[in-house]
Amino acid sequence: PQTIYLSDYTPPAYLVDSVHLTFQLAPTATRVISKIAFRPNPEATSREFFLNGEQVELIWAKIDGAEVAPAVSPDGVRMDVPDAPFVFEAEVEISPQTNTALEGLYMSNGMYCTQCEAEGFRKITFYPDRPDVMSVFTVRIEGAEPVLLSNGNPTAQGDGWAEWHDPWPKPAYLFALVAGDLVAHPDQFQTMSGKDVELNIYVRPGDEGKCAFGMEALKASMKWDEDVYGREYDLDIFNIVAVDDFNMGAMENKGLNIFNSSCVLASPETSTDGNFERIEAIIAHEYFHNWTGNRITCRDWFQLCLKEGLTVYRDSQFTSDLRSAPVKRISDVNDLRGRQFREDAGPLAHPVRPDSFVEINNFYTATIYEKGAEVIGMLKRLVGDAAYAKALDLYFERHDGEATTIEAWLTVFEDTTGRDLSQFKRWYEQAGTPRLTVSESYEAGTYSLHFTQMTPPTPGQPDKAPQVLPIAVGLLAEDGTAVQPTVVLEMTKQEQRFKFSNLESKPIASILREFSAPVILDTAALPDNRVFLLAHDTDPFNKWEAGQTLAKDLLVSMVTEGATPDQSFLNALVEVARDDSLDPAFRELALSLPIDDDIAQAVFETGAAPDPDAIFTARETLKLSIAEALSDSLPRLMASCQIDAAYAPDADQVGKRSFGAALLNYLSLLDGGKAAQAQFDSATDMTQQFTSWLCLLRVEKDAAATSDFYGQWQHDRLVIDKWFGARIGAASPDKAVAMAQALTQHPDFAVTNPNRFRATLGALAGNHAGFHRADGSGYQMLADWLITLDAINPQTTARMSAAFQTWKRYDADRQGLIAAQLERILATPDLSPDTTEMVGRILN
Ligand code: BAL
Ligand code: ZN
Repeated sequence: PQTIYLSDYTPPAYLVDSVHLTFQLAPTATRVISKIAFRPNPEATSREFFLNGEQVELIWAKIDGAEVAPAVSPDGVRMDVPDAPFVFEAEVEISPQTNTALEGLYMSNGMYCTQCEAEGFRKITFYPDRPDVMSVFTVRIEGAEPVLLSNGNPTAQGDGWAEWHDPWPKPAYLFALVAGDLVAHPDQFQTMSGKDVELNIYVRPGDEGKCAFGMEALKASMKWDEDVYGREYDLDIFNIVAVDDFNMGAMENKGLNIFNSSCVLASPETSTDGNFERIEAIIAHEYFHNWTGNRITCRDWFQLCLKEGLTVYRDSQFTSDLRSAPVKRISDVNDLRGRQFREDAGPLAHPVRPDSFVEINNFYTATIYEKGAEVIGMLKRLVGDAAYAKALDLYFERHDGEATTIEAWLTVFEDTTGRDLSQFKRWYEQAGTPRLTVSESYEAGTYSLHFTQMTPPTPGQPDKAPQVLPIAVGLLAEDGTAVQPTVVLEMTKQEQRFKFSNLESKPIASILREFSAPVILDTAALPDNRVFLLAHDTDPFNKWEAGQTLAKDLLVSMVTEGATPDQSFLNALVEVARDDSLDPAFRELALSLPIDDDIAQAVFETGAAPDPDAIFTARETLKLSIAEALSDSLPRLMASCQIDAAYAPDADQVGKRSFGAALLNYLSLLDGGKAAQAQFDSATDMTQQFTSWLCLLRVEKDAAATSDFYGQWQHDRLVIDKWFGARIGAASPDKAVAMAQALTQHPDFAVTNPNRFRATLGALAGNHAGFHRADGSGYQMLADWLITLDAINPQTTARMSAAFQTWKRYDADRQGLIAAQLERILATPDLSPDTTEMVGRILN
């Protein structure tokens, strides 16, 4: 496979003024007839005419009406063309039915659908498949399916055909087509300028009852983007389609978003609160792409964070506005640390804007998305809300209709604020999580914080320069009152001191409030004020953080030194749980212990090899101690979580149910699952049913409930995904591999369905002590299935191979076992470039 470099970018040789596509649908022999108006690009440095095309059979091609015979290679066609505008026409044949990679045009449950980002369009027809070639598409679909959809507005339709025209120039990756026996959940939205937009969520017959929530989320997103960013929708119609077989969560195709059905279908009976929240966020994310991604897109795939980081940032703002901002921030940071910090600390580390790749599909990562969003959050914090709003207005005005770059994005901020962002740009260029070390001093009313930053080496980047770090700090007095409200310190040097004067006594610092920069903060040189901060910090993030770092340090010392649970920590935690002035959702987060993988990383950072079984045992021991410490309070607290209203996935109810579930989890350790069984038996919504079933699984009182759950839901593929995932995820370490083995033999297991594959093998990889069994059986099982899946679906295989990325933290025996499996995968004949790149990077 060939490595592509950012530094090699050259403008396209030819631009496209218009594209007409006719699809004659047939499962194994779809014909695609294209008519593309090209013109030479005055900015080009070459006149070579090359059209990408893979797994596409050329039937004929013409230039300006005369038949031509292009040179066909496995990746496309080349030919001589006029040095003036011309029309290229071609007819090709493709086979959607046998396209199991789920890129390009493929079939899912008898329905035709597409996925073209990043480079799927080249599997549909010959085209300059690069994001800086934007054009106006007109599409005719001929097929027997009752619903025939494409981008833009519908222009005409008849029996067995439909035509669509998208007036907004777009790159090919935003093309979409859907054809199937689908039913619409319709609605409408009036935009800020009074234009009526028709909205539809298309689903398989039988799923109509699961669309209402997604539709409300869509309307809320449309309104929010008008209110907060001044962005109005720009077509007469906006369609969403739910598809069962989908590699990603969803795709923002212009006017025709295609969703993994797990990310749009919801009902109280079948979906948990977490599902509802995720669906709301993903609907918003895809809708927000209409401006940040579609109207303004990326010049090349190295700029992926331009649209993804910004759109993730925008969807988290939306969720914070609709729900609880502190709860959203804490869960985003949990996610960032769990996925992105992990990536940044290992062999897959790459900059937010990478400078090379082999397979772009391997760069839809937590670094591009989540760290990309953190970078926007820092920028906003540094320039302030008003300047951010002005800069965004300028960005939309200046770059609408363009395929642009991170440089252009930063220039907008420089022009708005007069700031020099050349140092800030390092956030896009340097991989690795900066470590921020802090010490303090106090003398004669002046308190100083002394910071040092260091970013460790990452693959290809041995040396790092200092980053711009916005460090939000507040100071508290010993009675908990604020001495200094939050200020943002702007650190630009490797070492820097910040002073606070005229203080009456030495304060207690609350540092990195709201997690104002994506760094690892080392406070070892400060007095340990975490119990105080857990009780008194007015910044909810740092209040939570104090409890989490206490728990993590305790768990590490339990694993490495045989320590026992610390009473002052337990008391402080119980105080938080009992504090009715706090949001129940916050209390749930405070009661949640770091996951095993986090503890393993923390143990590794002490210089020891993490022992997965010891980590599992320490966590179970601490959970039992917390349960015992909480036991007197449990009846009152659980009663406070009762809801006397119909189910609604709103922040208030979700908070109570999540806190209730955490309490039930602790109670199960004391009552053997009695209360959980009662809740399971009487549950009327999936959140109550699923959370109580998880409690039963964890205390291994699950046999009857497990079979009841399956019997009740075997007809519902999304609930059965939960059934697969929970049984493996909650299995004890000695049983996880056997459980996963048994479930891959289950008649409902399907290697071709990414959701089911992830629910099964992803759950195995997520069961830390189960996956890392000393005999290597977990590694072997995952490798076996990745090898099988690679021949079917390289993209999902490559992404799931990242489960091995932390291998160098474990002992020599485990490292040997994992390396052997990685080598075995790499030695597989005809391994895809996707998986070859990923496994190769992990091994090196
Ligand atoms: N663009 C791929 C799916 C998403 O990030 O929305
Ligand atoms: Zn996105």
